[in-house]
Amino acid sequence: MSERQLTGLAGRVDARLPHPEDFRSGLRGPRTTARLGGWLGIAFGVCFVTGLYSHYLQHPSPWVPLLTGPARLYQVTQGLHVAAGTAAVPLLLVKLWSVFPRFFQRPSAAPRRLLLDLLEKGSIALLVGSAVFQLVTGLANSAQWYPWSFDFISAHFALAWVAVGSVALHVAVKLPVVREAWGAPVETRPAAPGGLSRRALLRTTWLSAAVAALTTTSVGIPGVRRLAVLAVRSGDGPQGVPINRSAIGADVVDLLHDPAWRLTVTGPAGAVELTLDDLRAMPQTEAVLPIACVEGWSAGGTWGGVRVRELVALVGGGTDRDVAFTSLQPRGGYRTSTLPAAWVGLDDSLVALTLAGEPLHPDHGFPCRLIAPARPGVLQTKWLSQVDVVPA
Ligand SMILES: Nc1nc2c(c(=O)[nH]1)N[C@H]1C(S)=C(S)[C@@H](COP(=O)(O)O)O[C@H]1N2
Ligand SMILES: [Mo]
Repeated sequence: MSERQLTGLAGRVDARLPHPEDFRSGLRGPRTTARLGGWLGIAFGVCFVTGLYSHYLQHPSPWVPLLTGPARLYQVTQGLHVAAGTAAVPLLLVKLWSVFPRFFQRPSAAPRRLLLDLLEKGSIALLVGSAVFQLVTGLANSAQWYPWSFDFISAHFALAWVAVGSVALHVAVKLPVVREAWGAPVETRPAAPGGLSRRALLRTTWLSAAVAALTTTSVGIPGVRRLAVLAVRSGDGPQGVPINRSAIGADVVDLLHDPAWRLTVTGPAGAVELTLDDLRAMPQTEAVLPIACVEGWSAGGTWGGVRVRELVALVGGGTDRDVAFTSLQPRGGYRTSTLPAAWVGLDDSLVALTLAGEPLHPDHGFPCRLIAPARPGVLQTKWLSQVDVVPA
């Protein structure tokens, strides 16, 4: 291509792309962007901390201390995770709108400036890319929609570090601008006659963020659960608790009504096989505990059953060993879970036989399921067939 052709091509591309000055809204600018950025930073910070907590409950590490109570702890941390992520959607959209013209800034011709430009653009691409990825996959997950083939958990976990790292870098680079912008007042007068003021724009954005958060996660908050009009789970279900995966969905219907069903318990002193009547004949305990799903919904229930520590005591198990739970479910990632030793001795860690005073509904895990405080729903294994004290 000749030099003339190249110049001509550049000219045509340039003619089609807008310039930053083409965007006229007086509502844009650092005062808007910095304030949105502050709230967005808080939302991402809450998501990161609560997300890590949820991750380490599911993949324990000796470096991360986990709390066995209060019973509703995970309901609160995961509710916050989904609420903050949902609130971040309008915040991010308005923030992107507020800086949109800058995407059309022409790169500088001076090599040194160009390099800095490219570095800044690159870090912003990483920031926007990872933020959008986290919000889109998180939102789809809370809607129980998995339209991708990669592993959600590892991708969402890995990109969380990228997002938090690029937020930190971005804040560090922008600190002088942010300082100055926060120091300046937010105008209450419209930017154009008859238009919106900057304060009105910001207030509308806060309000949409709050409404988005409340209408998706208040299903877990007694008293205001009716506001959860955008929640995926209504909060209703047999025995007052919604169902994630039904007995039909898990392919266990025939197995759980099989008269030959036994709960096999193994430990250092051997193994026992218990019928449902054997379990019912053991001392029964009642506990009020929520099912709190990683997807953001939660519901409380009154569970009755046998304490895990009394069950493992039958086979010589103490409260110093993890206990593994296995479901009748023939396949699927959620058919097993491990209860760490710290939970095994708790009064409220149960192999539950009843919910709301009745035998467990088939969809809630009949004949029996694990239920323990302050743990993600995904670890409350249903339709148990086996309980094993994990050797040291
Ligand atoms: N065997 C088995 N147990 C399971 C699951 C499953 O798919 N299979 N789903 C888990 C998930 S993700 C949640 S949130 C809770 C939901 O319990 P519920 O359906 O009784 O409300 O069960 C957990 N126990
Ligand atoms: Mo779940």
